[in-house]
Amino acid sequence: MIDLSDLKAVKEALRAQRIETPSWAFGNSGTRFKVFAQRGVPRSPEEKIADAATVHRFTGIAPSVALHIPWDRVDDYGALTRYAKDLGVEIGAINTNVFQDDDYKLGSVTNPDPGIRRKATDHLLEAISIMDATGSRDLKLWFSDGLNYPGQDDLRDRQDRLAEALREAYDRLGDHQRILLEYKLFEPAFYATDVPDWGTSYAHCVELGPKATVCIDTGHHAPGTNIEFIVAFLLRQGKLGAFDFNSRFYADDDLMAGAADPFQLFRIMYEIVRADALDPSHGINFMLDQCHNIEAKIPAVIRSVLNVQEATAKALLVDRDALRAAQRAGDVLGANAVLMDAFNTDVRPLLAELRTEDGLDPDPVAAYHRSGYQQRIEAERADGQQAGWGA
Ligand code: LRH
Ligand code: MN
Ligand code: MN
Repeated sequence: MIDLSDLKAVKEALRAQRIETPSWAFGNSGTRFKVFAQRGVPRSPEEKIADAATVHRFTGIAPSVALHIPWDRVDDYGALTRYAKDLGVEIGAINTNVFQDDDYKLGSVTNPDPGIRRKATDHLLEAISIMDATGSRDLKLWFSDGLNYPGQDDLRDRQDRLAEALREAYDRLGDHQRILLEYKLFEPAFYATDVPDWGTSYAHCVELGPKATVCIDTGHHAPGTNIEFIVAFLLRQGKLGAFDFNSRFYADDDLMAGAADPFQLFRIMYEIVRADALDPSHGINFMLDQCHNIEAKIPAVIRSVLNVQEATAKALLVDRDALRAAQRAGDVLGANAVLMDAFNTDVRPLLAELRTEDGLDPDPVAAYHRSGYQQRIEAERADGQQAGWGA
């Protein structure tokens, strides 16, 4: 059993933790079968930011919100940034969207048509201009580009076109800005995806230079993939830039982080702790990438933040000296027991204590329900259902 009495260092590490929420988690979303509209959802980017600020108010560790362009397009990004700041949050990663336009049927930056490639690359450049206005560091790129049939296009030419567009975006980055290149095994393309895995993303990032790093979306792998190995490998190479946390029951479901496999989340966070990469100064952006189709959105985002926090607390509890000693001694079962001991520790009392010490409610979900915020937005946003993902 782990002694939970003197945990100053663990608490300090947890206090420094930052989790970024996605603006699109607050809007209506669904599957390709049905979008179930909810009452009180945001009608504008401002209202999404207000909801993100509410998540931060109750959790204390979610002080930034990622935007998705064009879903969050506004005329004045400086004003939007000030609006966010007044509510106590910052604008985080800018996500590009080169997948929702008829022109992109055969791809965006890898499209065989140079005119469409130009349009897609211009969107990436526009996103960097938005980052200039918001002060964002991260440009998150995900390409839906791919093929449905063998022979549909030339696999290798598409890599060349991708590299060309990435280079143009990379060269436009300011000193403090960087690219996060996300990968995804399949969907919407089913035969081949142009950035299907971490290896492809990593290779392009290496080619680009130090301001390009990999984004791991936990939902974007084949069943059974050992994601913590990818985390460990990329950390060792200095090429892990960010996470898109969500669950993955059968494929990319975008449901709450830690819902499908809390043990996997713990194993991932252990590799982060093992590399001393939890602190924001290390530069990893721990984002959620989620949609809440049937459940209430704000409590679902709060729950997700808490799930990541719980996994992190357990990872911080791993007795690393004992683990290393067991590993060096070749004690297979002993080493495994050290890890499992931490995972099996109930950290909820510890986290409740931490929140109370920091002036937060020990139970953020309950506090949200008591706060009246949900009733207020349902009354104020009676006509609203700003579209987000899948809407
Ligand atoms: C693609 C993805 C990517 C998008 C987001 C809405 O599946 O993970 O990050 O930008 O979903
Ligand atoms: Mn993602
Ligand atoms: Mn996804």
